[in-house]
Amino acid sequence: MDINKNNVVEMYTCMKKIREFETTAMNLFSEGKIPGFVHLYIGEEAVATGVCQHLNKDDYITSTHRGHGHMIAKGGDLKSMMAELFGKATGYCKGKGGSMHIADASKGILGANGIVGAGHNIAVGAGLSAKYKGSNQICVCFFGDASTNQGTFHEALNLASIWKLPVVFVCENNYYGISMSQAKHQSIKDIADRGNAYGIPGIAIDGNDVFAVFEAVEEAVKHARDGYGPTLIECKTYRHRGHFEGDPANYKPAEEQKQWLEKDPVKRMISFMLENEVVTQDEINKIDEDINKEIKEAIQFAMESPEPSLESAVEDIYSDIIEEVRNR
Ligand SMILES: Cc1ncc(C[n+]2csc(CCOP(=O)(O)OP(=O)(O)O)c2C)c(N)n1
Ligand SMILES: [Mg+2]
Repeated sequence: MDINKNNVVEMYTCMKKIREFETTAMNLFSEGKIPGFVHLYIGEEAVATGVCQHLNKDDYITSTHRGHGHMIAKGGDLKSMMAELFGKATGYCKGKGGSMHIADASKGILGANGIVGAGHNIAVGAGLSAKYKGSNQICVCFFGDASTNQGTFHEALNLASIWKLPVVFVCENNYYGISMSQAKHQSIKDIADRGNAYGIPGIAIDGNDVFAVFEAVEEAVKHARDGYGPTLIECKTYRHRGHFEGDPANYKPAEEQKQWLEKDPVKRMISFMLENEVVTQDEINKIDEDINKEIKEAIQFAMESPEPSLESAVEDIYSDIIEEVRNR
């Protein structure tokens, strides 16, 4: 594994930024400032962080309904994200998409998605375009454990495998699809085993260990860029919150939660950095302060931004009916 102090500091900063952004979103949602649904990534930060360390700006990612962490790790702008969560005109989607539809094509972020399993085939399309153009780009497809029961997952793995597309499939196995545990929604333990069915490498790793993610993805990205096709990486992780904000998550056993909280990826990273004298506590405090400042600025930007205009409701929409109404 090729890793240096810069990587470590960057990964800590990224994980902490995701954690703080999500905690802020959690608080703002409970104060009634954010409309719609919010699915938080708290507890799963090591996955997006370890993966995106290997991506170039023009590489693609596809995301899910739990997408804030993917977006931040791929370089998304916090102000535009926060404004989108608030439904403001300055948001990534002009306030029309909200939490589950944030995208930034200029950074290869092909979009969060409210349709479970939709990202699999979008990733195949992105991989096909990269291969067709010979551009050396790759696409990382993030998805949850429950989405691997969708037909799209199997279709995507098959096509990506047969066409040797530069796609890395990253499963975030947080052991639940809404309230249904993995043990109840599928009869296998390791989702990575499903790679076998499509003749591609499948590996299961500790998704709360950012270094394990970094190492596995480094190899998968090289495999994809060298023209050998896709890899399936299953990252075992856990969401600390309910499925969405407002879900009390009574279905999660207390002992299970306790065990996973002990494996908190952010805390583990702090211990690693201090024990190995990578940084001092003062340096950590400085990073944290800068993140808090950036998030405060994002909130202020979102709160001061205008609501979308009434007219904008019929803009950016492709529909014959809208055209007809406009021409009346
Ligand atoms: C096609 C489709 N079916 C059902 C739903 C309802 N739904 C939203 S999230 C979810 C569970 C997703 O679980 P998983 O893929 O494990 O992701 P996680 O929420 O755990 O990150 C379901 C069934 C949906 N949004 N889209
Ligand atoms: Mg899940």
